[in-house]
Amino acid sequence: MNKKDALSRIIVKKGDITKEKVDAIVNAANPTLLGGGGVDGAIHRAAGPELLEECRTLGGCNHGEARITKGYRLPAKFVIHTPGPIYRGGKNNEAQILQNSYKNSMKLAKEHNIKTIAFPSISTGVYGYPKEEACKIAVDTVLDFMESQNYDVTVIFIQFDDENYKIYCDYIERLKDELH
Ligand code: AR6
Repeated sequence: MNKKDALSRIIVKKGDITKEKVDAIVNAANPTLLGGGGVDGAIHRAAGPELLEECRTLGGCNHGEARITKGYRLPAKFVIHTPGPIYRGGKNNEAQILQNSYKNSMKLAKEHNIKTIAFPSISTGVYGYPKEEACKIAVDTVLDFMESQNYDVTVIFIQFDDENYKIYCDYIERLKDELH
């Protein structure tokens, strides 16, 4: 798949990821995988206690890795859990770890034959990653994966806050302009 085709499969949307009727939603988790605040808390509340039960069996997950569970009471069939990096100034491998979170989530999605996936903006809340840089890493990593693996999937970048929504819309527009 070329970049133009990959880009045409990307959607930016405002809203709550727990409401998305997709094959998989991605959770910006922490290494315990036992829930927390932000999008993680919202996903666990909406999925119900069975999600926590399954997460307990996984034995945690390092920053940048990913694990998959069922979606339980969510409209999504699966949840892909990935703890992004905690931002500590940018010189502690944060960019690489964030890239790994997106890449490993896409890898699991492809292995499970997922055709639609929704991502929140990983690490840009409690974990403090600068939003513009995080957006570029998210979009570039997902596009690279679709191209290099020839993976035909619809990717929704779902934004909770106006600031991230604008950043994503502007970046996608810029990429589209560059291809014309
Ligand atoms: N739907 C979509 N996006 C959301 C939602 C939602 N329902 N709720 C929040 N966001 P954060 P992190 C956005 O803090 O920075 C947890 O406690 C939010 O606006 O949820 O990766 C975990 O357990 C922001 O843009 O995740 C970890 O301890 C983005 O989701 C830690 O927070 C990510 O914000 C992970 O921190």
